[in-house]
Amino acid sequence: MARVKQKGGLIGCGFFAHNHLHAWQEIEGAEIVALCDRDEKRLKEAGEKFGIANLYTDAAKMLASEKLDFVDIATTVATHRPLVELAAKAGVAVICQKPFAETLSDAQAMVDACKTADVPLMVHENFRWQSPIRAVRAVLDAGTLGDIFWGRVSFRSAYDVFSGQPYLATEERFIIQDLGIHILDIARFLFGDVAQLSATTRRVNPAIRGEDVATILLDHETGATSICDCSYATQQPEELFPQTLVEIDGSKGTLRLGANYQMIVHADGQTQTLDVSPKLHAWARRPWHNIQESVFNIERHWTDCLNSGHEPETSGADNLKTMALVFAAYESAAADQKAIDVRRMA
Ligand code: NAD
Ligand code: 89Y
Repeated sequence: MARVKQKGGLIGCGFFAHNHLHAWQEIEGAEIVALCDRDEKRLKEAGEKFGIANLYTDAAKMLASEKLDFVDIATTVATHRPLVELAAKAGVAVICQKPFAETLSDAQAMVDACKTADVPLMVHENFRWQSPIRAVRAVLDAGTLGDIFWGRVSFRSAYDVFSGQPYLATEERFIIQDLGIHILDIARFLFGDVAQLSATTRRVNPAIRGEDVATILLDHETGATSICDCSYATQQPEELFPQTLVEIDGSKGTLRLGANYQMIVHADGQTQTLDVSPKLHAWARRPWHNIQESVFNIERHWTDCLNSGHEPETSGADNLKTMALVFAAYESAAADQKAIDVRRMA
């Protein structure tokens, strides 16, 4: 017997939501049956492009009119809390885009609302779902590198993200909240939870409001030290957007995830070079295909979790720990790199 599809409604049909919608079309166990955007033009365009007829400019009306199993919130951060709480009140499971919230208390309130309503909540924290990052994690899980004592997760680019996402140029906080959040989440995914951190930030591009360079030093609970560095002011001979590079040193060997998805693992005197390039989905466009593939991967994970009743890897509760790193990094940078005890925040 064919399995029943989970029915979803997507809220926010802007720049990034088109990736969500393309990916949903490839997910066997789910179907987006309704769309919502308060901008009628964007709503209509998305409806026509993806063949979805049930269109709403008001999320409350969509929730009242449709029989949904979940909503996929792809709006920008300011509307996340009211929309998550609205869905929870309607008893509908929720996916919410990153950054989950503007404050830790908003994030906690959303987690609490979904817990009270007994509905699953996943934050669309997709970078850890990129296949090159999963390949790195598989090497760690195999124990090839021994005890990990040092790591670096790095994202350095000069790609113009502002043309597609103009709000990134006008927000008071930019790179840690928008991009560093993924890099910090990858550090947690690879090296475990964080005890304390310190950070520096600066703005190089005079045309934007927030910081575009950040360097964060993390002490992990395992005893490992890592560095998360990100920049949108780094002009290199080869533009690597949106690749995340990883370096790991362990007691038995080292791993380097270098440019263009080449992973080098050196252990026990042997060196292996592996191509861990992401899949290029038919609808994907370089250089975004790495991120686009991870959207598919996280949506498939969500669908599997809804069917099995398992908690998603990047549940709301899990994401509180990544959010705590974001806020701790801003606090440290504002206090002259003061070390911040993260455990008191999360
Ligand atoms: P956008 O501004 O292009 O689109 C947001 C859309 O939401 C707009 O069309 C707006 O009209 C609509 N909207 C806002 N509030 C609404 C409401 N209450 N009800 C209905 N519609 C509403 O933004 P974007 O660039 O698509 O970014 C959306 C989110 O995706 C952001 O949080 C951003 O950080 C995130 N993002 C994630 C990734 C990733 O890899 N995970 C990449 C890019 C963007
Ligand atoms: O918004 C950001 C994200 O989540 O991934 C890359 C991005 O689109 C620009 O920094």
